[in-house]
Amino acid sequence: MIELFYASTPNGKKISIMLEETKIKYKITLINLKKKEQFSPPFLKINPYGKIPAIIDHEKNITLTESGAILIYLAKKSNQFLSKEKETRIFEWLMFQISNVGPNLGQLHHYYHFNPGKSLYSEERFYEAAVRVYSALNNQLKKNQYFAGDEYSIADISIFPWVARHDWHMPDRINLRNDYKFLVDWYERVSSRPAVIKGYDCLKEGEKIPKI
Ligand SMILES: N[C@@H](CCC(=O)N[C@@H](CS)C(=O)NCC(=O)O)C(=O)O
Repeated sequence: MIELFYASTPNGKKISIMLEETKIKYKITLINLKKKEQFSPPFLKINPYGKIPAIIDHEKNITLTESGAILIYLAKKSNQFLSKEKETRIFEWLMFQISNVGPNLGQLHHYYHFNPGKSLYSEERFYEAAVRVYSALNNQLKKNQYFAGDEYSIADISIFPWVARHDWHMPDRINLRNDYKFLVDWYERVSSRPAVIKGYDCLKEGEKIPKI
């Protein structure tokens, strides 16, 4: 049994989707970020940096933080979505997600979606960063159905919940359907997977994957 410390954010959803895809048994412990529960002493024992997601594998008595490390751990535990022959490319796109997709789109959420008008410089800076991210993703998908080739992997699982927040990424200036067609095809392909639909709504609140 895996215990997932979760909030309904892109980083949280990466892991709930992975758990549904691998069919590993899990339970969710909610961390309410608005109430600052990530800084509660019991949670800081699990992640001293105070961020979700984190897991405890109760069978092995292992606590793990950082979504990339958790995805690799669950892929190895289940022997799925991290094929040996594609491993190098999967790691490349997983690292790209962790270092570029998440941090840049996450900043755009803060400046454009949650605090518009407070820093036009930052809105512009992260708009440009988002365009760069979307262009790189779209270009990679010109060659392949999935980020690391013709097989769905943890690279796709890590990127998907960020693209799912596309309506927070200046939709008046970033038109995915017109300008990022390969990414849209990939998004629709991944959106239709039953485990992705289930993992996206892991709290069973009827949360639907946003359509482009
Ligand atoms: N590098 C971390 C980032 C995790 C992260 O940024 N989590 C956010 C939610 S998406 C969080 O816990 N935010 C609360 C805070 O920063 O206090 C990972 O990939 O797991």
